[in-house]
Amino acid sequence: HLARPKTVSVIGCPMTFGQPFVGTDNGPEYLRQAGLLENLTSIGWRVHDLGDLDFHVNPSEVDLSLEKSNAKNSQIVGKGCEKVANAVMDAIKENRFPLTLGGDHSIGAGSLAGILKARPNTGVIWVDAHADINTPEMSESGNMHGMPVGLLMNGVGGDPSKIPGFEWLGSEDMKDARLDSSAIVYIGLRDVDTKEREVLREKGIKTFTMFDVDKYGIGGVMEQTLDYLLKDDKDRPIHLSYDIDAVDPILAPATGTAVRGGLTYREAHYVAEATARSGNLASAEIVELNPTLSNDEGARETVELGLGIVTSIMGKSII
Ligand code: HAR
Ligand code: MN
Ligand code: MN
Ligand code: MN
Repeated sequence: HLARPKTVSVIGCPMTFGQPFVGTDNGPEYLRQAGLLENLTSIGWRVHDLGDLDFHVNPSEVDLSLEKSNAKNSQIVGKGCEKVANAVMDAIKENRFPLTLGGDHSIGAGSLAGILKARPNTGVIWVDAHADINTPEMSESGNMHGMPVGLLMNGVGGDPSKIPGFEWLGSEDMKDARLDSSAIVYIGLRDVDTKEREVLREKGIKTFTMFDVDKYGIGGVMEQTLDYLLKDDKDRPIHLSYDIDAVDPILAPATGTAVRGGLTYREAHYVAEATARSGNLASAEIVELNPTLSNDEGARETVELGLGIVTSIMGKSII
């Protein structure tokens, strides 16, 4: 008999408070307008679109005396991440593939928490120009989109549930939803802060910087990435967090923290295709598209590229 098509939960996460620019909150809307849902249907998914999560926080709920900390807008970001985590956990309970659309990368803390709660043995592939492994104590900017990995990783920084807005991470249910330093692989790094570099080295975290992409080729990088994550468990679920700023800014100019020397068009797709082909991919997110930070052509190219990458992540193959 015919296999029932798999179902994807599309979770719009229009978060913009993890970084300084307005416009990242339009990412989900632009991806939908460009044809995301149709693309997913055309490659065989049943689509359950949750629309966009509501990250609005009533001003009376924000204790302004706390906003001087080095975790900017943490109450809005933290409460938003709780919603992301819940949406991701609900999707997994319903046996659906969670696909989160940013928004800035601070939502990654919510996705990671939800995924690690639902599937603690998950391996993570973090595709990014940046390591996003800061903590409020370490960060030079205080921007929380530079912190999602640092907040969730065991042994990095203090207890994240002490950060205003992130209290939910300390509940009996969520206190064990943390990432081991051996459970993540980075691809595309080229802008890492001094303190982040210390953490990456001390913890022996697996990284493929742009130097390594040049050295091994993207085929070699993906082979080593999957070998590393799947060596002890061939059925391990993989979560892919894809920051569009991993791609070279010539191709993806509409993003908040562009860094030259990124992935080419094919390298960017190859990462998505190889992860999809592994058969282990169980959740994914794409973040940091900001169509307002470029001219119209740059915005269109960035959204088209993001759409192409998501479609590849979700299993589109060339033939
Ligand atoms: N490392 C810098 C900081 O923490 C820049 C972080 C930029 N982050 C993103 N996400 N765009 O990857 O402020
Ligand atoms: Mn990022
Ligand atoms: Mn980045
Ligand atoms: Mn931590």
